Amino acid sequence: MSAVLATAAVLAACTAPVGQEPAAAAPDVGIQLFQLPWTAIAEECETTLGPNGFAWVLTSPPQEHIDREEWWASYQPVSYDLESRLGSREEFAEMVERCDAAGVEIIADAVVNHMTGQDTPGVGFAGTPYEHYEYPGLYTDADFHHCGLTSFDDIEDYTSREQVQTCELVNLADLDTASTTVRETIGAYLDDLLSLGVAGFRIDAAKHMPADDVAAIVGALPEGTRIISEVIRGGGEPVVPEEYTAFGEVFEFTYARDLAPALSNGVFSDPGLEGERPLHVSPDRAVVFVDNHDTERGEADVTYRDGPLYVIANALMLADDYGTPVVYSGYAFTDRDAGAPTTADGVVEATTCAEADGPAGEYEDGERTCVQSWPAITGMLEFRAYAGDAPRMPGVDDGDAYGFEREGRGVVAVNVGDETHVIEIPTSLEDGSYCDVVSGGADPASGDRCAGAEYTVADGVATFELGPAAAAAIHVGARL
Ligand code: LM2
Ligand code: CA
Repeated sequence: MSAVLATAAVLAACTAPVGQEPAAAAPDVGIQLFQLPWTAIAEECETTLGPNGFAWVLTSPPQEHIDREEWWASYQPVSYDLESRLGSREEFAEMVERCDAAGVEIIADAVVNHMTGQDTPGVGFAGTPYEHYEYPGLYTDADFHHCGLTSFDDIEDYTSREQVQTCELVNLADLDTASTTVRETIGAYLDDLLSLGVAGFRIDAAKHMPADDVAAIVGALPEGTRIISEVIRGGGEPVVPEEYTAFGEVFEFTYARDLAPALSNGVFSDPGLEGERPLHVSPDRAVVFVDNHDTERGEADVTYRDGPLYVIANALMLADDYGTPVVYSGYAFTDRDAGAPTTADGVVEATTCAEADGPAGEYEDGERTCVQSWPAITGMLEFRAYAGDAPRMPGVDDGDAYGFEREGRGVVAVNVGDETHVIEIPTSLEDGSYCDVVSGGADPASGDRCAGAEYTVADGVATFELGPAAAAAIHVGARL
């Protein structure tokens, strides 16, 4: 049902006058709406995500959390009640329904490796009292690991599988996921979310749980539940993402790590970006991203702060044939701990993204980036729909410019330099004029003109004249 609706939405968004060809099925593209309240996500599904062809939303964790203002309070569960700074159970349920009706599925962030990291007893956001190793009605001390391997039972050595999976991640009380009762308690939480209609889960900190434990927990869920494990690939570490692909997908961190240096030095022909892809899980298991809420506060070299370069990175990811992309949409910050702006009631403000038309030159702290509304992103979703499963042809690496064809379906080109660059890319697209979907696509009013740039294909070559830090993409459905 949702796939059909999304296809219709993508087709409706394509207004190419002549030479129009039906898109393939709507692409499997997600959007992480970091720390956005449920009511706001419901609104986004109806106004933006459904119409723009996003297939799913990754939400922030929905369970009760410690009562602190930092965004990362969400990652310290106090109970599995769906009462958080992002909204109530009723609001969560309504979001799932409204998104579903708009053709958008919900993937919830499941924090199940641990509970809080608080050494002193406290009361959660929804009023539930707790202690570091006591969560009334859920867990008692015996349900937690006390690894005894390090001075404070904290993970110190990531080359030790035992430490990584049985010691504490930054003091967070580590659940004994080998225990049947712990597994059942986690399972009941996930089942509850499924009963409200979620399509699946991001498994937070999956690396810190043995793959067998995660397999047992998710194996008890209904067939078809989507599972995306977060297993941060680390050099020299024994726990690798490949261990988690038997029962679902994984976030492939290598993808962004390979992309960012190419953007800064203009060399795209590395094996990580074309062909071989060492240290990548197989394409059908990979969920890829330019950045996420952790990497934009850490390792990511290209984020919303980089404006046009960020658009280029997303365009390349969305044009690629490797993995399932998830676009990231958060808020501007200077303090890495700063939570999203809240109302006087202490809940996160529900803001709308309807007006956003691209990266801003500057952001105020707390301002939403609204990447899901940028026409360049929407245009690339349209590109991806038309590209379907056409293979990616070898790229053309020409100084600061780079581009490649999705065989017979579309061509993408980028210029990461600060001077205008003309790049020619061999293609089997028919000769003719095409509207660039990054800068606006076809002009719906005129029917035979482009809203943005226009590029030609002649004698099997697509020619792009790209300004500094620019991306362009043409596809079979956008031929004049
Ligand atoms: C994740 N994936 O594996 C999340 O994506 C990541 O955002 C989480 O860290 C982490 N794992 C745990 O779920 C965030 C944040 C940390 C924060 C934790 C827990 O990046 O800074 O740690 O959530 O809220 C904070 C303090 C840390 C303190 C800890 C426990 O920064 O200094 O440790 O709380 O109180 C003593
Ligand atoms: Ca663990």
